[in-house]
Amino acid sequence: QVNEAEAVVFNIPSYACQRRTALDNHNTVLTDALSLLAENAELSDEDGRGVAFRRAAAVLKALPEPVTGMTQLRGLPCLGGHSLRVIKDILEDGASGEVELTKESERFKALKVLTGIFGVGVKTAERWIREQIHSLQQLQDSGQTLNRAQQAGLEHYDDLNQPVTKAEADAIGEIVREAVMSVLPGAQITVIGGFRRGKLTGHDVDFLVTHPEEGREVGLMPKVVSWLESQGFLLYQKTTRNSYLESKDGPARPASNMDRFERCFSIFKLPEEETRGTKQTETLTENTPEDTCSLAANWQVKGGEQMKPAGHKAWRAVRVDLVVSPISQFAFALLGWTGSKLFERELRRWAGHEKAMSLSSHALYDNKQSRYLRATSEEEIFAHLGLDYIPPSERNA
Ligand code: 8DG
Ligand code: MN
Ligand code: MN
Repeated sequence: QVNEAEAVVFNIPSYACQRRTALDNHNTVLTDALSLLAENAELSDEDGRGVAFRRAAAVLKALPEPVTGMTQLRGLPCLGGHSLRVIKDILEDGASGEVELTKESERFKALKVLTGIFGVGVKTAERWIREQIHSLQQLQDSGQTLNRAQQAGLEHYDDLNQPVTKAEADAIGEIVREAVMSVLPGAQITVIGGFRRGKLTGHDVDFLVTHPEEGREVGLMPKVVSWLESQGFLLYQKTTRNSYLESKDGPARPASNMDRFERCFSIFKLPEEETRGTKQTETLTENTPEDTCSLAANWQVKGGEQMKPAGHKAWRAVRVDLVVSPISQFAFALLGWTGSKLFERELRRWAGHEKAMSLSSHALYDNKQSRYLRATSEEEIFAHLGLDYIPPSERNA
């Protein structure tokens, strides 16, 4: 045990947007435990508690080395009594009773499975649980009416719950690029979300599209979606027009009806050949040398060389989010959609509480000066907010 005099004491600022959080987390056991409690709180309509656990986990993610004793936590922000108790249990006993009980609870397990279906939120999952539906099988047998999103979510459940790899994200990026370029040459496509932060896997792939000439992006989303649909790349899509309105005076004044901020939640059908050269495909080839081919009755030869098990689908479903923003709002959209979710929340809290400003994915408003602050880069927005610039790879709070 480290004695008190020797213990390293860390100095960490309290807002996540004031500090750098890289992906190399030295306290995964502790942060996994706190994240699980956060998730359980969020699934139980206790958002306040959820945020408290998320903030506590984020502080531990920012530490330069593993925590070995409670004395090291002295003076750290955002660690409430409840989080400290969980940390203490893990450091002293190797596990937290509360975390283990939560993990094993039927309610938590059912909520995880059901909200794991794309299109199913906490409210729907709770209603189903009240009707004794705890599993996918029970849901299917119940004859519950599912909306289009939920039907697609259930149909592609396994694919959508398997993490998306970087190689798959790159392959999707190529398809999105081809789609956008064929309907609006000159448009710009940027990866946002977790992959922009350097994550190696994600639950989806997120893209932001803009055009250097203001206004040229109007009406882009339906055209991109049509192109993707015509090429057979979409298993599901829902395009929503954002209610955000803009005028010449400032992005929040509804002087014009022009709606310029659109997003599309989709499920892509990614052909396996698009990610060829990845480990997955290599393994498949290695395990099936040509001379064993005829012996395996459930394998078929395709195109003379390539072999696949009969009935093996040659594609996989991947969640993809597309956002279109006018160039005048691009920096705000980029900052707002890069995440992490906690980093975004902390940026808005910092803006409101410390600077009397309102930050959104469209604009930054200064309440004291009663005006919008323009920005063409993320760096400028951090500067307006009086914060040191934090690059995407260090926004993994
Ligand atoms: P993951 O997919 O790898 O699991 O992580 P992620 O990429 O960080 O999460 P995400 O759920 O794909 O969300 C990406 C970012 O987009 C995140 O910062 C939150 C933000 N975001 C939404 N929905 C909305 C929204 O409706 N409006 C705005 N402005 N931002 C949103 O997810
Ligand atoms: Mn994402
Ligand atoms: Mn997303």
